[in-house]
Amino acid sequence: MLTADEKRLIRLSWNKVQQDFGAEALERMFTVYPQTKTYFPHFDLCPDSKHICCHGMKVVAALGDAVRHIDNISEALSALGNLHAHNLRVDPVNFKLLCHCFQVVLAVHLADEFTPQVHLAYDKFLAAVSAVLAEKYR
Ligand code: HNI
Repeated sequence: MLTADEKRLIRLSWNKVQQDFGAEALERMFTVYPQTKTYFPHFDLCPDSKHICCHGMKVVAALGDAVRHIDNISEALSALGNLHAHNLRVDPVNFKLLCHCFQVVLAVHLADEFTPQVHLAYDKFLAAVSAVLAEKYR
């Protein structure tokens, strides 16, 4: 459960998030946790791949939706939850991996602004997003 202050920190810092943070997070995930590549056999996973770039933008857009509906992430990402559970069947352990990589990207770009408080807020926010993406599995 995010506190009011943590929600405020997420909304404020989200203004600094660029579309290409998504591709950076995906590239990190594919490098650090290569097993995640198995879900993307149809993608070109080379550096600067258009597939990764485009997919990264979709991921950031979905997270942006969740930020805008931070009090009702479950409803905002309901269709995405269905997709990941029923069609893509992504093992939920992988959500933690992408969330971790996204936080590393935030730390790199936000630098001093990625304070321990902002870090905590993102950790909770991304866990909430992951829970929504995993909640349709059964
Ligand atoms: Ni995920 C498609 C968002 C985690 C594998 N994913 C999407 C789309 C969005 C999205 C948005 C595009 C939907 C559409 O086109 O309608 N994914 C998210 C978010 C997270 C996440 C917000 C977690 C924070 N997805 C993951 C993880 C994996 C994953 C951890 C696997 C390791 N996602 C996929 C795959 C697709 C996908 C595979 C389909 C890609 C394609 O275009 O074929």
